[in-house]
Amino acid sequence: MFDHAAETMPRGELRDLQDKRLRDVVALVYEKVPFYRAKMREAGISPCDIHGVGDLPKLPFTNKSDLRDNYPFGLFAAPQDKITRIHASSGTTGKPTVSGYTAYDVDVWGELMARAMACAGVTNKDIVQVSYGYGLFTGGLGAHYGAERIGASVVPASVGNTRRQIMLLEDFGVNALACTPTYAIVLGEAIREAGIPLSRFKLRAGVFGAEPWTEVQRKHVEGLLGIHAHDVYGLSEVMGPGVSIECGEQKGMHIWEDHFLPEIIDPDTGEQLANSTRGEIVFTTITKEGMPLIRYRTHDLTVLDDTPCPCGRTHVRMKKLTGRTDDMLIIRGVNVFPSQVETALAGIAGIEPQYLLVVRRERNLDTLEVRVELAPSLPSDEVRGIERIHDEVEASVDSMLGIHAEIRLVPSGSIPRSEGKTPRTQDWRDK
Ligand code: DLL
Repeated sequence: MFDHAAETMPRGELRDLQDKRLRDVVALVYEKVPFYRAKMREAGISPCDIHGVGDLPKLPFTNKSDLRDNYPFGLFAAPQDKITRIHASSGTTGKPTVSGYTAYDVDVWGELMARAMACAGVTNKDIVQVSYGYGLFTGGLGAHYGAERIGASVVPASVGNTRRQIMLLEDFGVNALACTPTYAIVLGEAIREAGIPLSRFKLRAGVFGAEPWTEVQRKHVEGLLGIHAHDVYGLSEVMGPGVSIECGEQKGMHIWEDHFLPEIIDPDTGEQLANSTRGEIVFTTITKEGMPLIRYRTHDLTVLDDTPCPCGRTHVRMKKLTGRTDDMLIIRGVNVFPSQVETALAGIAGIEPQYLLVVRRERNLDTLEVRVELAPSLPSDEVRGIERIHDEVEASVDSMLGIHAEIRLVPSGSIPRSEGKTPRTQDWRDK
């Protein structure tokens, strides 16, 4: 374990710590963030009404739309000169969802990712290849800090160039790999296809997350790479990777409850549910300084398991995610909202605002096709070739999403309409 005392803290002691930290964070946001003050006043409460975890249901939820409305820095609780890092992930339209960190927040992140790496069995004698993207996305830097904090040798490979990745894994004798599960499978398949025997590698552990993956995929990647594959969860708004991680038992991800308070709620009514009931997981951060979040709606569906874990860690576990309550897709680790495509299409002449996102998995890699309807009659004042429309749509969609999409222009009226909510996505990956 990286921090034995914190990770095995008796539940009673943990609860006292959570109560105190919750009181502190509520007082902090009430004082520093006008948005929270207004929301709490509207709900008829003030920080003195919050004594501890039991009072969580009194507090209003925070939604992704609140982050959008306060874009970019409106929810920061620390002054600009204390913010040392800004990350972002896809928002529902053109603007990203922003997260601000103080130096202390980045330090805690490193510590929690170090706990995560230790859960996967990584030590200071190991070499860790980080093949998550480095950048605004939190995967690369988050895994990097964790491995570095534990004292391992970090190989910041970032994503792409599969052949070079495999060369590094083999030549450096890498012991642990951190990347998306899809990319781990791509690497494993490529190793198999190249006929390189696994005995030439020293890989032992994988720290895979940022997208949903199944037990079948776990077995597949474990076989391909000869490793134990650990599921790691997180989201940029709450911190990044390392909010929770599977220990050696591989039966649910321990949530670091000395920093985050999880709740399961009914996504329709917002009512708090028993831990063992499937619902939406909501987080309150209790130590963040830069951008604390109160009851943040993740839209991720799961179940909490508070039975004792044989590993000795006392922190509650969340089961593998079973879906989302919204229409967010994760394609090659990148979050994609259909509404982003709508924004990208706005203002392009010659097309209708009718579109469909079709996601498939080909040779273990996700592909995205965006079907867009052509206007019934193309503008007569302008001789715009279909090809030009295609290129304009492609450039606009690619730059909005940050990943490449195949554009298929289809005749007007050919995308099915429904009487209710028009389905904007077809996901064939699990079929
Ligand atoms: O994906 C942070 C991360 C990086 C986690 C690397 C793990 C490893 P975002 O880009 O903000 O942050 O996306 C967050 O991704 O709400 C989930 O829907 C999904 N997600 C993250 N981890 C998992 C996982 C990063 N282990 C969103 N299983 C979350 C399933 C996951 N879905």
